[in-house]
Formats: sequence, C-alpha cells, structure tokens
Amino acid sequence: MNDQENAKKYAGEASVNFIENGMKIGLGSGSTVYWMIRKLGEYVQKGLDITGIPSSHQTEAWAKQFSIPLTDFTQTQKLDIAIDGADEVDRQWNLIKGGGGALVREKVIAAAADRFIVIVDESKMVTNLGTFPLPVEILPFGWEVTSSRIASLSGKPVIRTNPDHDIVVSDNGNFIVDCDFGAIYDPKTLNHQLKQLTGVVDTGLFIQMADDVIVGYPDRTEIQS
Ligand code: ABF
Repeated sequence: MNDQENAKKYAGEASVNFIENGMKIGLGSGSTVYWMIRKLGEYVQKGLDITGIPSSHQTEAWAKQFSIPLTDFTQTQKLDIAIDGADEVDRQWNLIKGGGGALVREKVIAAAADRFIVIVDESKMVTNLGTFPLPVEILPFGWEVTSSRIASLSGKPVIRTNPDHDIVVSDNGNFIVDCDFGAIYDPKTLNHQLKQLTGVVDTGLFIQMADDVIVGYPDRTEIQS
C-alpha cells in the first residue's frame, strides 16, 4: 500500500472509535470510507449493534460485503453520526465533496446526523477550496441551460462523462457538472448563488457542516474537533 492509501486507512479506521452501541450511522462514500466500513464490519462481527444508511450504491455493496445491517429514511429520520470523506477541506472546515458522484445523498445524510465526522488523508487539507473542480448535480432536463447559467457565475462547467464519453448519471438519475471557479474565497455565498439556479439539485460545497475532521498521515492520525 502506498503512503496515501495508508493515510486513508488510518483515518477511516480511527473514525470507528466514535461509534457506540445502538447508533444509527450515515455511511459516506469513497475510498477512505471503504476502510471505515471494513473496520466497522469487524466490530459488528464482535457484537456491536448498529445500523447504517448508505450514501451510494457502492457503499451499500461494501456494507453488505462486511455484514453491516442497513436501514433507510423510512425507518428513521435521525442519525447519531455520519462519517464521510471529502475532496478538499479548508481552514474553516468547509468542504468540496462529490468527486465520487454521491454528493446529494452525502449531504442529505450529513444534514440528518447529530455529528458529522470527515475522514481525509493529509492531501485534502487546503487553505482555500477550488483546486478540485466543484461538482454540482443538475437535472438532466435542460442541463445545457443550467450549465450556461453556472458558466455566467464564472464556473467553467464541464459535464461529467465516463471513459466511453457517455454522460455519467448519478444514483439519483441526474447529471453532474465539474466547475472550475478558481480559488473559492467565499464558499457560503457561492453555494447560495448556485442553489438559487433552477435546475441545480445541490452542490458539493458543504458549508461548516463538519463537527470533527480526522486527518490521516502515512503513520498516524490527527483528530481535530
Ligand atoms: C466521497 O468520496 C466524496 O464526496 C469524495 O468525492 C470522495 C472522497 O475521496 P476519497 O475516495 O479519497 O475518500 O466522500
């Protein structure tokens, strides 16, 4: 395993220490979350009684692989904790998320949780957001119009495609545009402006939602609360 993967593993596994018996857990998405789910599966095997709501089809598959009991929002509307990765974390703990395409479900889950823990390797910690293009989920209907409205906010949107050049469809049946805004100095205002555009479902900007950030390094973790 390379240094970055080790760092992800440390961060993901450390987050499981925050989980207590009886908790309802929001399960994020991505390669750091994979390590959290794998470790959580070990605890479940030893008798930890928890249930999880997955934020993506991929996470659901991993949860099933590691025998984590799942539930959904018809059964419970409140989560004790949500644990998820991020693409960038700034100094105020604003996040860019959505590189994996699950930003909307991730945001619904984070908003439903009493405590939102972000797990990242050290490369994700930045001074200002924006080096990573901001994912924005938009409705397929009229996506070209929505995209040009985003461009008028200086976002340089690019529709997300797969290696065969087909447009990627999110788990919600929508499209995603990856937008280069340059350095984002006021993420709260940008998030608000984008959300006001008809056709925008949600953005990958998570504004001060995080309660704790667990930063993984190749040989250790640092927990910021
Ligand atoms: C999800 O996984 C996304 O919001 C984000 O794009 C990604 C994090 O990346 P990684 O795979 O490095 O954990 O949480």
